Amino acid sequence: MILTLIKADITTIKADAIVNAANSSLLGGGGVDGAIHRKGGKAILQACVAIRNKQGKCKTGNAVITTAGNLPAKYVIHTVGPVWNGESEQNNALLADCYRNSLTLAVENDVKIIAFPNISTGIYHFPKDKAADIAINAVNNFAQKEKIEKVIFVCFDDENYQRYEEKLNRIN
Ligand code: AR6
Repeated sequence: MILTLIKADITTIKADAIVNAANSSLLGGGGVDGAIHRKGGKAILQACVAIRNKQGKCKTGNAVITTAGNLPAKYVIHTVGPVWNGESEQNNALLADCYRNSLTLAVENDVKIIAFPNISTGIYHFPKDKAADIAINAVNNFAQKEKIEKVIFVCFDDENYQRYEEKLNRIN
């Protein structure tokens, strides 16, 4: 598994799957979620509604997979990050679950190249430095690592990009 870094809008990435920082309604929102639904078109929302009707809301830390509609990626994996409400082991574990569960769904769907945004570090206010450590560790310790060829960390803001750059340089 190769870990790479890019500063970009995730909706432009041509990976097998891009990950969405969704909310438990799965019905869209702001931030990266808004961009994915806006650019991906109706097919994504329709698929999310079908999942909602079948299994209800998506719990924090869980992930579901849909078409990527009009986006260049093949799939969107929607995961729900924790809302930051102060330091807690539970928040850290839930954020790691987002990465792990997204990767598990990726493997189940034969995804080889997957792009992650910096889940929970926007509207959900998770501290960026801590979130980057959790994200990189969760991906690096993923049990079925050999089944994924490439993980792309897609940063949208300079602060996240710089932190990921430092941290990835240390491990690569
Ligand atoms: N491409 C890549 N990264 C982006 C993009 C983009 N187009 N747009 C924003 N980011 P956020 P959260 C970065 O707020 O904190 C939504 O309303 C952004 O700079 O999108 O998990 C959902 O419906 C930040 O670093 O997600 C939920 O209600 C990161 O993506 C809630 O926000 C995550 O920011 C989820 O909040």
